[in-house]
Amino acid sequence: SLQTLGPGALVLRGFATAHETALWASLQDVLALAPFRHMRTPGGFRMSVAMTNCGALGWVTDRTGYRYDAADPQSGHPWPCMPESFLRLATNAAARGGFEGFVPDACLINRYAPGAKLSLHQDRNERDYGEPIVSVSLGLPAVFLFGGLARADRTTRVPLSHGDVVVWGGPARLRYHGVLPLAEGHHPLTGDYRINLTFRKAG
Ligand code: MD5
Ligand code: FE
Repeated sequence: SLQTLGPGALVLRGFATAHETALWASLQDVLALAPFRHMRTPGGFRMSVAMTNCGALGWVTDRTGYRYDAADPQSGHPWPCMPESFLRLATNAAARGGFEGFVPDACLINRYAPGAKLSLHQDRNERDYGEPIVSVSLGLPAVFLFGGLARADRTTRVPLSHGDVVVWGGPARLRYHGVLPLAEGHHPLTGDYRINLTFRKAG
């Protein structure tokens, strides 16, 4: 199904479900080279969401700020290559959302345990806001907060479940958004976690 959250924001319910086994296997390959870690914000706080990356560029945060980096600061090595299964899914979802030829160079992988959340923010570290962002939800369900172009704008709550893919582009690209604290649960694929793959063309 194809559901609009607003101009430029499209939910493809269950779009990734048919590919969950391949995605999960590829994810394990990435994690063997670049394990999940809790990064620090510039303010010094430890993020409740654990993160890692694959692709040519990875999103990182530390005391010096937010940025994309070609190297994993924990290993000093380049981030693991973007698996073919990841790339195919992201390109296909973007095309379905009207963004033909989307080739992400960055995949941020977010892991939410029960209680983990993402505070309201904008994604502003990418070079070209004309490029869409594709996000893939796996495992435990979450409540996504969809805001406006100003931080104080009211937010709507969007439930996102295993296999849901969202394409954010055009007028939705810079909207404020976040994720409410994850509820306890168990999922046959991911266990006690929600995993989100966020595909971007960052460079
Ligand atoms: C997540 N991750 O569920 C989300 C999925 C992040 C992040 O927000 O920065 O890692 S991406 C959601 C998103 C991206 C760009 C625009 C909008 C939402 N939006 O217009 O609401 O872990
Ligand atoms: Fe974001």
